[in-house]
Amino acid sequence: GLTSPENEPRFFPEEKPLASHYDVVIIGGGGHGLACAYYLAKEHGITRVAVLEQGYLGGGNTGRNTTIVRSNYLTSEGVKFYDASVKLWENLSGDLDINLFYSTRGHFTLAHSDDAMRTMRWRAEVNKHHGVDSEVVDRDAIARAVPTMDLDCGGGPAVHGALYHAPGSVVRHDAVAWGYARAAAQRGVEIHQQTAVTDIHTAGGRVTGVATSRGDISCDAVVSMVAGYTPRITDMLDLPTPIEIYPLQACVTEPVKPFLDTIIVSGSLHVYVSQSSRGELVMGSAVDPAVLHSTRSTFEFVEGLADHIVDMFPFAGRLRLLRQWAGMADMTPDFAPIMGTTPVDGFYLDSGWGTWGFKATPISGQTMAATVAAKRNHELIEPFRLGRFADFQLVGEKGAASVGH
Ligand code: PYC
Repeated sequence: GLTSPENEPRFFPEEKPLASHYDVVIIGGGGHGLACAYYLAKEHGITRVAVLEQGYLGGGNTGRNTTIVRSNYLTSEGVKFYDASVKLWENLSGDLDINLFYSTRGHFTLAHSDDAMRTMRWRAEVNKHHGVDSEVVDRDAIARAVPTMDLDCGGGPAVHGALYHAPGSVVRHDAVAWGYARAAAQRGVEIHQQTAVTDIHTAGGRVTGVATSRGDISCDAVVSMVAGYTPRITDMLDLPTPIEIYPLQACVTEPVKPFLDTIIVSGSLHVYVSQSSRGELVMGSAVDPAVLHSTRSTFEFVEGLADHIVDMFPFAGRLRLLRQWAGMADMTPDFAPIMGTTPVDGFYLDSGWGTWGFKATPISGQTMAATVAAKRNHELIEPFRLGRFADFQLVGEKGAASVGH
């Protein structure tokens, strides 16, 4: 017979009241925070964990990005880290027992000048050195793969070639948050939505708890895994970081018949585009030009983006936009994340995810969980430590950030 909605199995267990103590409090119920909770429970047996989310699960940058996964970075540190993430992505639907619609499409980063071609060759060589499948391709190869694209860009800067990265993929972003949340909750993790952290308590230089909109909690470790809010959290501890917040906007068109089965990025035209399984064009651009703590979306963004999308796909001028939105990006000076231990004992940072964080969800969760369990940085994230800005060991990823700047 038919079941009523009340009798259907819940996706998550019902939320409990907050406990007075947890071993680990994770601030931020996006993909990174939920993944960290999952790996803490699964790989380290740490289950007295609370994920505190001020809004709803995946409502921050996890649900606002353009869902691209890739590992074609410029530095060895970046390539190794994101390659480990791609390997986790590839088995994640099975691991979490949910269809994430992980779809490997191939990823073209277009080069519109000889200088850009040189950077693509550089990236290809670093990628190959680390066993990552990337190669430089010429115009003919792009024309064969994307016959609908105008490689002369309507008289703008013509495409010379591209970095082609076969593992480039897209994945259903909100399913990623739900999948990690359910799998973490099944292992005993508590997830509390509508619960904002308002302060972090310390004693003798170490973390002792957090104040929340629903009362105080004591804990042994706090992991900040928020996007677009990191300075508000680190200000609670008077911990300076070089992070600045810029809005990053995106949009989708109405659905159309499938015509684009790869991911196209152009740093020169400041756009990236893929076609979703529903037929919508999913598109984004560079970060907004000024620091701003806001998720408002603007006409200027749509106008600039449309101008450049039409250069590449003239017929897209007839498509209507369905939705536009913005997220807040924690930008760092070297375009790499800030992860790991901090000068405050028991306080860990997973931050600085700028415009590049979604694809790192599985590996940041896994390496941050290992870092919290061992109380020292996992080797893959050691290069991304906060202290690199003091000792000038930057990880320059600007040339591979995918977003024009
Ligand atoms: O890093 O691949 C990326 C990306 C795509 C859109 C914004 N960032």
